[in-house]
Amino acid sequence: MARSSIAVSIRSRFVSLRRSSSTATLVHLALACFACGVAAQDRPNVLFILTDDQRWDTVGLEPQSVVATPHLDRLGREGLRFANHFCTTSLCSPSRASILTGLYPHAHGVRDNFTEYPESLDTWPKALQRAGYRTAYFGKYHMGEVNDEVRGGFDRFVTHRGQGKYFDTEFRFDGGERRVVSGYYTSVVTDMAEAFVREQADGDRPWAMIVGHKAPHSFYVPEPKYEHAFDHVNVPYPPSAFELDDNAAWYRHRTATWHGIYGPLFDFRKEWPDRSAEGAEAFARMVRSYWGTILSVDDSVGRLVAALEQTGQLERTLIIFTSDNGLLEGEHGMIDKRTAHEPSMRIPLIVRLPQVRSAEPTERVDDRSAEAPRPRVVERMTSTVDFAPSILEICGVAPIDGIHGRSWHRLALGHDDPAWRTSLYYAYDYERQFPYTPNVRAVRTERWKLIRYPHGDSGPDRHKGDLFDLASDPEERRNRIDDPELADLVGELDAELQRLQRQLGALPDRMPIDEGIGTELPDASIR
Ligand SMILES: [Ca+2]
Repeated sequence: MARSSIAVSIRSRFVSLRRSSSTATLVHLALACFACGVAAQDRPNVLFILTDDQRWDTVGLEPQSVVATPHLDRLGREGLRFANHFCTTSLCSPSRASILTGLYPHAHGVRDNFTEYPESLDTWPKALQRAGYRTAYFGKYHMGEVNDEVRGGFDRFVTHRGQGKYFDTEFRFDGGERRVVSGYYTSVVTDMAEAFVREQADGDRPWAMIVGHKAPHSFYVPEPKYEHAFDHVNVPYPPSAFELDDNAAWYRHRTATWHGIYGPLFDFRKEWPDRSAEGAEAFARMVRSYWGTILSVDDSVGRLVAALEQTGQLERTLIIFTSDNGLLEGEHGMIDKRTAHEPSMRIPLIVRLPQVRSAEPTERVDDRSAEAPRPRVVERMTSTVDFAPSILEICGVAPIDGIHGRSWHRLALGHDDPAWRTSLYYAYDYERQFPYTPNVRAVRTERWKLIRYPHGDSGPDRHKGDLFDLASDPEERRNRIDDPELADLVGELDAELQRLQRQLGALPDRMPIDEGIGTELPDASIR
């Protein structure tokens, strides 16, 4: 239902209530509903699909995607795609906490993968639950490495400890029994989510569900039917892997580590470091397997949308598809994430608004022809901290006070917002458990990106920073920071970085001491 028609229906409901009832109580009730925007029974459901480590360019609507995702493309054609969507921190737990609450990690406190989400903090699922929603979480939660207890804000909560496995993961059901569910993770979680969708069809309350996929997180194991789906695709190291002369030395040191292209590549290479041309085949196998896991995610999207359609719930459900962070696949000699480079911080975001369409649905979901309607695209820079305010606004529920994010609902409806952010702050803290990335503090504008690598002792940086011109160099292949003609610009971007930190309450800027790039493998239990 479009916003205007929601408003009309609320107004008429209010008027009829006022006429038919002589009691002030009912009028007050109606006023309360009007104040929060939407009557409870008119609130849309929320299906939030969260993948893990999915790159922005692995959804079919992105022209360069090698991965075909017809079901997801359909959502984008009937809804919209955000072309410049970013995480505030390219790391699972900090990003997931930002998605739930609308805060940067320095404020919510989950600054690494081993910290619990503080239950005292509010989240959009908690706010929806208070507003009468039935709420559910199925799948990978990944805040608190060994905790599979029920978390606040969820009526149903099925998860597991740690990363889970692609096959036969042991799930914990609503804080009760733990049971291995045999089968492929993506399908198993989809079974749970689909059952929930069907159970709610005749319910009298709106619902909100997060589906937390393991895919496409390492160690990549595609479903058997997709094991060879990309065997025909040549996957060389990207050119930027060999252009490290103008970057700080830690780039080169990283190449031979757990997070570098010459390292073990998770488990795809048995002997390393391997700088040989033949060694690139292990890299190619890794990337193909990563892509393969995404095909199953797309099947899952198709199943859930079909269940919504079959139960008559599709048009009153807000669907959001996104990931917690991106992933480097060889760019700058790196695999994994954590840095502020585009493949790491940029993530997919596809949204289908309830009863709002940018185009008529296509007849066949696998139609990728030129005639297929183009999705509406939001170009403004959005971020993981914007989910909480956006979802609550679309659901007509009061916002959470004091958060960093902003609602993109207006942007999603096709309006521009001249006051929208034109610069975005990015932060990552050095991890002793994964010592392959320095501290990172960055600012990204629509054209430029400045990345600083502070040591953590408040002294001068010991690593050279990066300056990329995203307009002429979207692959960030040329570090311009030493260009004398850009010295003033660097000064302005440094000032903008500090302005954002002040605005976000990130000063004083506390971070770990950078102990350098390590060559040791991470502990096997946390890989
Ligand atoms: Ca992740």
